[in-house]
Amino acid sequence: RQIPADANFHSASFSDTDHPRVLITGGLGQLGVGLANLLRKRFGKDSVILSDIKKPPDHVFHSGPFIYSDILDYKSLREIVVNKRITWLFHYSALLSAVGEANVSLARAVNITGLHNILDVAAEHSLRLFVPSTIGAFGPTSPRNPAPDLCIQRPRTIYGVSKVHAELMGEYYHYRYGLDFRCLRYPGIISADSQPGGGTTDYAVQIFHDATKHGKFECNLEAHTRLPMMYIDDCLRATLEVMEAPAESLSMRTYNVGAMSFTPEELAQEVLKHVPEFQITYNVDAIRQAIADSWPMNFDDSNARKDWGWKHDFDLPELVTTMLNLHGSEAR
Ligand code: AKB
Repeated sequence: RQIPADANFHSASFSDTDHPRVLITGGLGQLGVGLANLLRKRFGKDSVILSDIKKPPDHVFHSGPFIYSDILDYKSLREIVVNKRITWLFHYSALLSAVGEANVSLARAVNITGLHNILDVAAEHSLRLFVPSTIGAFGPTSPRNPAPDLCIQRPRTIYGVSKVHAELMGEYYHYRYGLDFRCLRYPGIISADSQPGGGTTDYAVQIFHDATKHGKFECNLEAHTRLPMMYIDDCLRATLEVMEAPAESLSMRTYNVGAMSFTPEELAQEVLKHVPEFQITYNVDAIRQAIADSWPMNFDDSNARKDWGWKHDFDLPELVTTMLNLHGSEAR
């Protein structure tokens, strides 16, 4: 690996009039396909390559370039970046909070070793790099209501530890080597056509499916567990906006981004307005509950709003209307 000690990378090696050539890792998770669709609308279909270690469903395969890529294989990562002349990299491969606790060594490999490969390939090739972080990067000793950008971060999950590591390493590479690293701490993300896998906030995705299909939902968190959440369209737009923000506007490299915050009970009340027979019951998963209890209840994202104009579109009522429409509740 060659990162010259005196390297002074300047964000991108393409001129401002060029479109970036984008690689998305972990592209078949909850956010990759949606991000690829958004970026392809802006930069053209062939400018955005989705990658993963899994076989894509037909509609994904036919919607634009897809490539096999294992982030643990540095040589193949470098080969893709070189051959495809990549300039922007969105690094979405990661094991989420609950599944990470069930397989710590795999989470450590993917979330930490994998990140090291990404940082090196990005620094070596002067890429602009986006790595998502999360509310999970905070812990029980962080201020929880709200959590500011800069505060104590002592998470108690391997997921959270790996995300704090990613924030710090990305910022270190930025100051040490000039890597154009950009990072947002996402809340729980709610989406209709893609499923999260193994997170603590997953209940807020599943509830819409179960409400429309069965009229009831069994929640694995307690009724009063308050967590920050965001609709996927806001999340993807925030991601593109921070990537397009002029470097001078970024007073830091890791930002909280927020939208709304609610408890399962509040979410259920809102669903009830549209699905009158809806019922929620509780069967608490102790591991997920302990994780949720250590996370922020609210996010302070004032720096993102001030520096690069972050503004969310979806609050709880719009979220619920949109999700129920997408799940076809009107047909019930
Ligand atoms: C999880 O619940 O693990 C993720 C997250 C909030 O980062 N959705």
